[in-house]
Amino acid sequence: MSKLSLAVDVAGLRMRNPVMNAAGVLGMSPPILKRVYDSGAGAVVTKSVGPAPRTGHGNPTLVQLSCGALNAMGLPNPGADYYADEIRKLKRMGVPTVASFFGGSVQEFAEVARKLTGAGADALELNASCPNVAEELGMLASDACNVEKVTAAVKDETDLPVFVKLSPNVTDIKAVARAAEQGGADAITAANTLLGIAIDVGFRRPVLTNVTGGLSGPAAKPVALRCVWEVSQAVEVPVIGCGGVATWEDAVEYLLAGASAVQVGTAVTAHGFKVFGDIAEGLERYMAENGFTRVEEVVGLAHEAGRDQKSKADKCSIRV
Ligand code: RRO
Repeated sequence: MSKLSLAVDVAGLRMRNPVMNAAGVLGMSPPILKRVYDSGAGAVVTKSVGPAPRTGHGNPTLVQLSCGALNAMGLPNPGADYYADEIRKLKRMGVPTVASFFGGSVQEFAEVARKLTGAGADALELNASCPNVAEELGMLASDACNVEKVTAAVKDETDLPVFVKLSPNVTDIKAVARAAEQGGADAITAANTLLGIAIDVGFRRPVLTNVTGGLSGPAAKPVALRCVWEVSQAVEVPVIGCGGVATWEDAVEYLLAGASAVQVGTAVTAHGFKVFGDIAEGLERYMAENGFTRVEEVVGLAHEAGRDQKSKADKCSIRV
Protein backbone atom coordinates (compact mmCIF):
# COMPACT_ATOMS: atom_id res chain seq x y z
CA MET A 1 0.00 0.00 0.00
CA SER A 2 1.44 3.41 -0.92
CA LYS A 3 2.25 5.93 1.78
CA LEU A 4 0.04 8.99 2.27
CA SER A 5 1.54 12.18 0.84
CA LEU A 6 0.23 15.73 0.76
CA ALA A 7 2.73 16.71 -1.94
CA VAL A 8 1.22 18.16 -5.12
CA ASP A 9 2.46 19.36 -8.47
CA VAL A 10 0.19 22.15 -9.66
CA ALA A 11 1.00 22.90 -13.28
CA GLY A 12 4.70 22.43 -12.57
CA LEU A 13 4.80 24.09 -9.15
CA ARG A 14 5.83 21.38 -6.69
CA MET A 15 4.63 21.87 -3.14
CA ARG A 16 4.91 19.75 0.00
CA ASN A 17 1.18 20.33 0.54
CA PRO A 18 -1.60 22.17 -1.37
CA VAL A 19 -1.97 25.13 1.03
CA MET A 20 -0.74 28.64 0.15
CA ASN A 21 -1.52 32.13 1.38
CA ALA A 22 -3.66 34.33 -0.87
CA ALA A 23 -1.94 37.25 -2.62
CA GLY A 24 -2.06 40.48 -0.67
CA VAL A 25 -3.03 39.41 2.83
CA LEU A 26 0.51 39.26 4.15
CA GLY A 27 2.16 41.72 1.82
CA MET A 28 5.52 40.87 0.36
CA SER A 29 8.11 41.15 3.10
CA PRO A 30 10.45 38.12 2.83
CA PRO A 31 10.61 37.46 6.62
CA ILE A 32 6.80 37.44 6.86
CA LEU A 33 6.35 35.17 3.86
CA LYS A 34 9.12 32.93 5.22
CA ARG A 35 7.04 32.70 8.42
CA VAL A 36 4.04 31.60 6.32
CA TYR A 37 6.19 28.81 4.89
CA ASP A 38 7.63 27.87 8.28
CA SER A 39 4.08 27.74 9.66
CA GLY A 40 3.25 24.94 7.25
CA ALA A 41 2.26 26.40 3.86
CA GLY A 42 3.32 24.51 0.74
CA ALA A 43 4.28 27.72 -1.08
CA VAL A 44 3.79 31.47 -0.61
CA VAL A 45 2.18 34.09 -2.84
CA THR A 46 3.36 37.71 -2.84
CA LYS A 47 1.22 40.84 -2.90
CA SER A 48 0.52 41.87 -6.52
CA VAL A 49 3.30 43.96 -8.00
CA GLY A 50 3.10 46.31 -10.96
CA PRO A 51 5.59 48.01 -13.26
CA ALA A 52 6.12 51.08 -11.06
CA PRO A 53 5.70 52.06 -7.38
CA ARG A 54 2.09 52.85 -6.48
CA THR A 55 0.76 54.23 -3.19
CA GLY A 56 -2.75 52.81 -3.47
CA HIS A 57 -5.86 54.41 -1.97
CA GLY A 58 -5.90 56.61 1.12
CA ASN A 59 -7.22 55.29 4.44
CA PRO A 60 -9.53 53.73 5.35
CA THR A 61 -8.69 50.85 3.04
CA LEU A 62 -10.00 47.97 5.16
CA VAL A 63 -13.24 47.32 7.07
CA GLN A 64 -13.78 44.26 9.28
CA LEU A 65 -17.33 42.91 8.94
CA SER A 66 -19.17 40.18 10.81
CA CYS A 67 -19.04 38.03 7.65
CA GLY A 68 -15.50 38.82 6.50
CA ALA A 69 -13.51 41.87 5.41
CA LEU A 70 -13.86 44.53 2.76
CA ASN A 71 -10.67 46.00 1.30
CA ALA A 72 -9.81 48.67 -1.21
CA MET A 73 -6.04 48.88 -0.97
CA GLY A 74 -5.78 50.04 -4.59
CA LEU A 75 -2.75 47.93 -5.55
CA PRO A 76 -0.13 49.60 -3.34
CA ASN A 77 3.29 48.16 -4.20
CA PRO A 78 6.92 49.24 -4.53
CA GLY A 79 7.28 48.33 -8.22
CA ALA A 80 8.74 45.31 -9.99
CA ASP A 81 12.42 46.29 -9.72
CA TYR A 82 12.33 46.52 -5.94
CA TYR A 83 10.21 43.39 -5.79
CA ALA A 84 12.65 41.39 -7.85
CA ASP A 85 15.21 41.82 -5.04
CA GLU A 86 12.68 40.71 -2.42
CA ILE A 87 11.93 37.58 -4.44
CA ARG A 88 15.64 36.80 -4.67
CA LYS A 89 15.81 37.04 -0.85
CA LEU A 90 12.85 34.67 -0.47
CA LYS A 91 14.44 32.21 -2.85
CA ARG A 92 17.71 32.34 -0.90
CA MET A 93 15.63 31.37 2.17
CA GLY A 94 14.42 28.29 0.26
CA VAL A 95 10.78 29.35 0.02
CA PRO A 96 8.72 28.21 -3.01
CA THR A 97 7.41 31.54 -4.27
CA VAL A 98 4.51 32.49 -6.50
CA ALA A 99 4.87 36.10 -7.65
CA SER A 100 1.54 37.85 -8.10
CA PHE A 101 1.56 40.72 -10.58
CA PHE A 102 -0.46 43.11 -12.70
CA GLY A 103 0.03 45.70 -15.42
CA GLY A 104 -1.88 48.57 -16.96
CA SER A 105 -1.49 47.26 -20.50
CA VAL A 106 -0.53 44.07 -22.32
CA GLN A 107 3.05 45.36 -22.60
CA GLU A 108 3.26 46.18 -18.90
CA PHE A 109 2.01 42.72 -17.91
CA ALA A 110 4.67 41.18 -20.13
CA GLU A 111 7.41 43.47 -18.81
CA VAL A 112 6.63 42.70 -15.14
CA ALA A 113 6.41 38.96 -15.89
CA ARG A 114 9.89 39.12 -17.45
CA LYS A 115 11.38 40.84 -14.37
CA LEU A 116 9.79 38.43 -11.89
CA THR A 117 10.93 35.46 -13.93
CA GLY A 118 14.48 36.86 -13.92
CA ALA A 119 14.27 37.20 -10.13
CA GLY A 120 13.80 33.45 -9.74
CA ALA A 121 10.11 33.10 -8.82
CA ASP A 122 8.81 29.53 -9.07
CA ALA A 123 5.50 30.51 -10.65
CA LEU A 124 3.61 33.66 -11.59
CA GLU A 125 0.05 34.58 -10.67
CA LEU A 126 -1.36 36.98 -13.22
CA ASN A 127 -3.87 39.18 -11.38
CA ALA A 128 -6.60 39.74 -13.95
CA SER A 129 -9.13 40.68 -11.32
CA CYS A 130 -8.35 43.49 -8.89
CA PRO A 131 -11.77 44.92 -7.96
CA ASN A 132 -10.41 48.22 -6.67
CA VAL A 133 -9.14 50.06 -9.70
CA ALA A 134 -10.85 52.03 -12.39
CA GLU A 135 -9.43 52.45 -15.88
CA GLU A 136 -8.62 49.57 -18.20
CA LEU A 137 -7.18 47.51 -15.31
CA GLY A 138 -10.55 47.21 -13.64
CA MET A 139 -12.18 46.31 -16.92
CA LEU A 140 -9.80 43.41 -17.59
CA ALA A 141 -11.65 41.15 -15.15
CA SER A 142 -14.74 40.79 -17.29
CA ASP A 143 -13.14 41.01 -20.73
CA ALA A 144 -12.40 37.46 -21.89
CA CYS A 145 -10.70 38.66 -25.06
CA ASN A 146 -8.22 40.84 -23.17
CA VAL A 147 -7.60 38.13 -20.58
CA GLU A 148 -6.57 35.84 -23.43
CA LYS A 149 -4.31 38.52 -24.97
CA VAL A 150 -2.61 39.40 -21.69
CA THR A 151 -2.09 35.74 -20.80
CA ALA A 152 -0.59 34.98 -24.22
CA ALA A 153 1.77 37.97 -23.98
CA VAL A 154 2.92 36.87 -20.52
CA LYS A 155 3.43 33.28 -21.66
CA ASP A 156 5.67 34.60 -24.43
CA GLU A 157 7.93 36.15 -21.75
CA THR A 158 8.28 33.29 -19.32
CA ASP A 159 8.80 29.54 -19.02
CA LEU A 160 7.33 29.57 -15.50
CA PRO A 161 3.88 28.19 -14.74
CA VAL A 162 1.37 31.05 -15.05
CA PHE A 163 -1.74 30.99 -12.86
CA VAL A 164 -4.42 33.44 -13.96
CA LYS A 165 -6.50 34.80 -11.07
CA LEU A 166 -10.08 35.51 -12.08
CA SER A 167 -12.84 37.69 -10.73
CA PRO A 168 -16.11 36.33 -9.34
CA ASN A 169 -17.76 39.63 -10.37
CA VAL A 170 -18.65 38.43 -13.86
CA THR A 171 -21.72 36.85 -15.44
CA ASP A 172 -19.88 33.84 -16.79
CA ILE A 173 -16.56 32.96 -15.17
CA LYS A 174 -16.33 29.84 -17.36
CA ALA A 175 -15.95 31.98 -20.48
CA VAL A 176 -13.15 34.03 -18.91
CA ALA A 177 -11.43 30.85 -17.68
CA ARG A 178 -11.57 29.31 -21.16
CA ALA A 179 -10.08 32.51 -22.59
CA ALA A 180 -7.21 32.36 -20.10
CA GLU A 181 -6.63 28.70 -20.97
CA GLN A 182 -6.70 29.59 -24.65
CA GLY A 183 -4.03 32.22 -23.97
CA GLY A 184 -1.83 29.53 -22.41
CA ALA A 185 -2.68 29.73 -18.67
CA ASP A 186 -1.20 26.78 -16.79
CA ALA A 187 -3.73 27.06 -13.96
CA ILE A 188 -6.66 29.23 -12.93
CA THR A 189 -7.02 30.77 -9.49
CA ALA A 190 -10.68 31.23 -8.53
CA ALA A 191 -11.41 33.71 -7.25
CA ASN A 192 -10.51 37.26 -6.30
CA THR A 193 -12.75 39.28 -3.95
CA LEU A 194 -16.42 40.16 -4.44
CA LEU A 195 -17.41 43.76 -5.01
CA GLY A 196 -19.12 45.20 -1.95
CA ILE A 197 -19.78 48.34 0.03
CA ALA A 198 -20.03 49.34 3.71
CA ILE A 199 -21.76 52.50 4.94
CA ASP A 200 -21.15 54.36 8.20
CA VAL A 201 -24.59 55.14 9.63
CA GLY A 202 -23.28 57.88 11.92
CA PHE A 203 -21.47 59.80 9.20
CA ARG A 204 -23.98 58.64 6.56
CA ARG A 205 -21.23 57.95 4.06
CA PRO A 206 -19.32 54.99 2.63
CA VAL A 207 -16.59 53.76 4.99
CA LEU A 208 -13.92 53.08 2.37
CA THR A 209 -12.26 56.04 0.67
CA ASN A 210 -12.69 54.15 -2.60
CA VAL A 211 -16.41 53.69 -1.76
CA THR A 212 -16.50 50.07 -3.02
CA GLY A 213 -14.15 47.29 -1.98
CA GLY A 214 -13.45 43.58 -2.32
CA LEU A 215 -15.23 41.23 0.09
CA SER A 216 -13.24 38.26 1.40
CA GLY A 217 -13.63 35.75 4.23
CA PRO A 218 -16.53 33.45 5.19
CA ALA A 219 -19.15 35.31 3.13
CA ALA A 220 -17.10 34.86 -0.03
CA LYS A 221 -16.67 31.09 0.34
CA PRO A 222 -19.87 29.75 -1.28
CA VAL A 223 -19.40 32.08 -4.24
CA ALA A 224 -15.73 31.22 -4.77
CA LEU A 225 -16.51 27.52 -4.29
CA ARG A 226 -19.13 27.77 -7.03
CA CYS A 227 -16.54 29.51 -9.23
CA VAL A 228 -14.11 26.60 -8.69
CA TRP A 229 -16.90 24.12 -9.45
CA GLU A 230 -17.76 25.83 -12.72
CA VAL A 231 -14.19 26.61 -13.83
CA SER A 232 -13.00 23.06 -13.18
CA GLN A 233 -15.74 21.81 -15.50
CA ALA A 234 -14.84 24.37 -18.17
CA VAL A 235 -11.05 23.95 -18.45
CA GLU A 236 -8.46 21.16 -18.52
CA VAL A 237 -5.81 23.01 -16.50
CA PRO A 238 -5.70 22.80 -12.69
CA VAL A 239 -7.75 25.19 -10.56
CA ILE A 240 -6.59 26.82 -7.34
CA GLY A 241 -9.36 27.69 -4.86
CA CYS A 242 -9.35 31.00 -3.03
CA GLY A 243 -12.10 32.54 -0.91
CA GLY A 244 -12.97 32.03 2.74
CA VAL A 245 -10.69 29.05 3.41
CA ALA A 246 -10.20 28.96 7.20
CA THR A 247 -10.29 25.27 8.19
CA TRP A 248 -9.28 21.89 6.79
CA GLU A 249 -12.96 21.23 6.07
CA ASP A 250 -13.04 24.33 3.86
CA ALA A 251 -9.94 23.06 2.05
CA VAL A 252 -11.51 19.63 1.50
CA GLU A 253 -14.67 21.27 0.13
CA TYR A 254 -12.53 23.13 -2.41
CA LEU A 255 -10.69 19.93 -3.40
CA LEU A 256 -13.99 18.08 -3.80
CA ALA A 257 -15.26 20.97 -5.94
CA GLY A 258 -12.29 20.57 -8.29
CA ALA A 259 -9.43 22.62 -6.83
CA SER A 260 -5.93 21.12 -6.85
CA ALA A 261 -4.72 23.53 -4.14
CA VAL A 262 -6.12 26.29 -1.93
CA GLN A 263 -5.12 29.77 -0.82
CA VAL A 264 -5.82 31.17 2.65
CA GLY A 265 -6.35 34.91 3.07
CA THR A 266 -8.63 36.61 5.57
CA ALA A 267 -8.47 33.65 7.99
CA VAL A 268 -4.88 34.54 8.84
CA THR A 269 -6.18 37.61 10.69
CA ALA A 270 -8.53 35.50 12.81
CA HIS A 271 -6.38 32.40 13.36
CA GLY A 272 -2.81 33.63 12.94
CA PHE A 273 0.02 31.94 11.06
CA LYS A 274 -0.77 28.51 12.50
CA VAL A 275 -3.79 28.30 10.18
CA PHE A 276 -1.54 26.94 7.38
CA GLY A 277 -0.18 24.02 9.39
CA ASP A 278 -3.61 23.35 10.96
CA ILE A 279 -5.23 23.06 7.53
CA ALA A 280 -2.48 20.79 6.19
CA GLU A 281 -2.66 18.54 9.27
CA GLY A 282 -6.46 18.35 9.12
CA LEU A 283 -6.31 17.46 5.44
CA GLU A 284 -3.81 14.71 6.17
CA ARG A 285 -6.09 13.25 8.88
CA TYR A 286 -9.10 13.39 6.53
CA MET A 287 -7.14 11.56 3.84
CA ALA A 288 -5.90 8.90 6.24
CA GLU A 289 -9.37 8.31 7.72
CA ASN A 290 -10.92 8.04 4.26
CA GLY A 291 -8.28 5.87 2.62
CA PHE A 292 -6.74 8.46 0.27
CA THR A 293 -3.00 8.46 -0.31
CA ARG A 294 -2.67 11.34 -2.82
CA VAL A 295 -4.37 14.73 -2.82
CA GLU A 296 -5.27 14.28 -6.51
CA GLU A 297 -7.57 11.40 -5.54
CA VAL A 298 -9.83 13.90 -3.74
CA VAL A 299 -9.86 16.56 -6.48
CA GLY A 300 -13.27 16.94 -8.14
CA LEU A 301 -14.83 13.95 -6.33
CA ALA A 302 -18.12 15.76 -5.65
CA HIS A 303 -18.87 16.31 -9.34
CA GLU A 304 -20.34 12.90 -10.07
CA ALA A 305 -22.83 13.22 -7.23
CA GLY A 306 -23.47 16.80 -8.34
CA ARG A 307 -24.39 15.64 -11.85
CA ASP A 308 -26.83 13.03 -10.47
CA GLN A 309 -28.41 15.53 -8.09
CA LYS A 310 -28.75 18.13 -10.81
CA SER A 311 -30.39 15.80 -13.29
CA LYS A 312 -32.89 14.64 -10.63
CA ALA A 313 -33.57 18.25 -9.63
CA ASP A 314 -34.09 19.22 -13.26
CA LYS A 315 -36.55 16.33 -13.77
CA CYS A 316 -38.54 17.43 -10.74
CA SER A 317 -38.76 21.05 -11.71
CA ILE A 318 -42.22 22.09 -12.76
CA ARG A 319 -42.73 23.38 -16.27
CA VAL A 320 -45.25 26.17 -16.70
O1 RRO B 1 -4.86 45.97 -3.76
C1 RRO B 1 -6.09 45.74 -3.77
O2 RRO B 1 -6.94 46.62 -3.55
C2 RRO B 1 -6.61 44.41 -4.08
C3 RRO B 1 -6.12 43.58 -5.07
BR1 RRO B 1 -4.60 43.98 -6.04
C4 RRO B 1 -6.77 42.36 -5.38
O3 RRO B 1 -6.40 41.60 -6.28
N1 RRO B 1 -7.86 42.06 -4.66
C5 RRO B 1 -8.33 42.84 -3.68
O4 RRO B 1 -9.36 42.51 -3.04
N2 RRO B 1 -7.69 44.02 -3.39
